[in-house]
Amino acid sequence: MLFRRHFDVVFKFEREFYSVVESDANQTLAINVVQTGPGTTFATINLSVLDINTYSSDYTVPSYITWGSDDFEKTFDVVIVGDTDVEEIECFELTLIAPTTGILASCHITTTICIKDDDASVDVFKFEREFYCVLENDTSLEVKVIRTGGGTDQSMITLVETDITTSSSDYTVPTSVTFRSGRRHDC
Ligand SMILES: [Ca+2]
Ligand SMILES: [Ca+2]
Ligand SMILES: [Ca+2]
Repeated sequence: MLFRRHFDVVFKFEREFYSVVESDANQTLAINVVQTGPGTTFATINLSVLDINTYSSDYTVPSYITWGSDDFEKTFDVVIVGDTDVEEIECFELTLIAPTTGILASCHITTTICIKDDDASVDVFKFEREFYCVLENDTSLEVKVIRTGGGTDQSMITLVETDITTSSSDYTVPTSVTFRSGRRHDC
């Protein structure tokens, strides 16, 4: 059992939750650790990371913080790594562990950091080419449609043809193109 002495410095996170909107570039998120009680101390406090649904490539976290004898709070930076991938909200936890002097509070020793994705999930479609020319005896022509936006859900596009010098008996065209989930192009 851990007994708290009246002169112990007690460490904890100021907040139990941080939320940050991801960018396409790296950004820093300031995290505050505070102490309770009037005492002062020099200490090194280790930080451990638990990925909830993140990977270690999503952030950079210091492995420890150094507490000066005249500090009553300490701010350290977590680097949130930006990207252009369309993602779910991603969260990880930081926990204060094993201060060299002082003790940890009974609560607020873990804080959760959630990264909200900012990358578009809008579907943007276009033909790969603007012009095709075929010989009349060709049996079929492959026309590719490309998804250039951030969308990855299943999506259906309606096709409408306009005759310039043809009539509808000269060709057969599907009425729609369906992109399956995760597909970036379809024919
Ligand atoms: Ca982004
Ligand atoms: Ca990300
Ligand atoms: Ca992203």
